Amino acid sequence: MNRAETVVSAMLDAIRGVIVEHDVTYEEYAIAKQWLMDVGEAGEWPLFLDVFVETTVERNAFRGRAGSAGTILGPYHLPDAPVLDAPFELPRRPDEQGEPLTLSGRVTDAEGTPLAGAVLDVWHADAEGFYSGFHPDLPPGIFRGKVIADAEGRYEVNTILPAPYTIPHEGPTGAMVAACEWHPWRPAHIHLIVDAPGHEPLITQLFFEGSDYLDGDVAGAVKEDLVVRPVGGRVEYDFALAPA
Ligand code: MBD
Ligand code: FE
Repeated sequence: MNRAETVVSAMLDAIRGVIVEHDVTYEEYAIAKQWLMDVGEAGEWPLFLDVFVETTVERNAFRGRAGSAGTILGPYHLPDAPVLDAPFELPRRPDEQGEPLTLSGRVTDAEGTPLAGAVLDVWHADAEGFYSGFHPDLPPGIFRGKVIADAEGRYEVNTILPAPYTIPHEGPTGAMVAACEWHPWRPAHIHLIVDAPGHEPLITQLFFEGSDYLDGDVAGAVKEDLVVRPVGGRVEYDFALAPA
């Protein structure tokens, strides 16, 4: 069996097994078929997969990797965010709401040697939980940008505390969550991709102690090492990158 056949037949067997075990009816099959088409039509496959599947791929792929903990990329990364100038501040609107937050620390290799000039691609939701580039109310580019570490690997970026994020409830993904009587929330988080030449890019997120939904992230992406505690609007966090 080639790789495609191995994985595809295992997935189909799993689906067929559920149908038999739970006596799935023709009516339920029709509902599921329509729902799958609706997810595609609504453009929600990236959302659905990153919320319900990516964490398993991530934990499996990076088990035992050296350096800081990573977590899922999610559906809202835009690769072309600009490189910002020091002093680093993520783009915001003049009247931006939200508590100020300064994130700083060091980027090193897995042995603690500083990585001068490391790049931190940072993105997060606004104080209402919306992402620029995906929500019509936000101008493009808000709360997205690349920050450069200095000669000692130190970085610092000013932004605001994002709000928890809820999956859109009007769409088929939200309908599935409601049908299952789950909640649709992710705790407040800041996404980062930290990278330096000769190292594996670290895709990660930082979460905030005491914030809602930390224990019930719908995407299951929270790791203990990634929960930080802001003190006086400041958070220190060091990133260690695995060798490439
Ligand atoms: C998000 O903000 C997110 O990070 C993920 C993984 C899924 C949905 C929304
Ligand atoms: Fe997110």
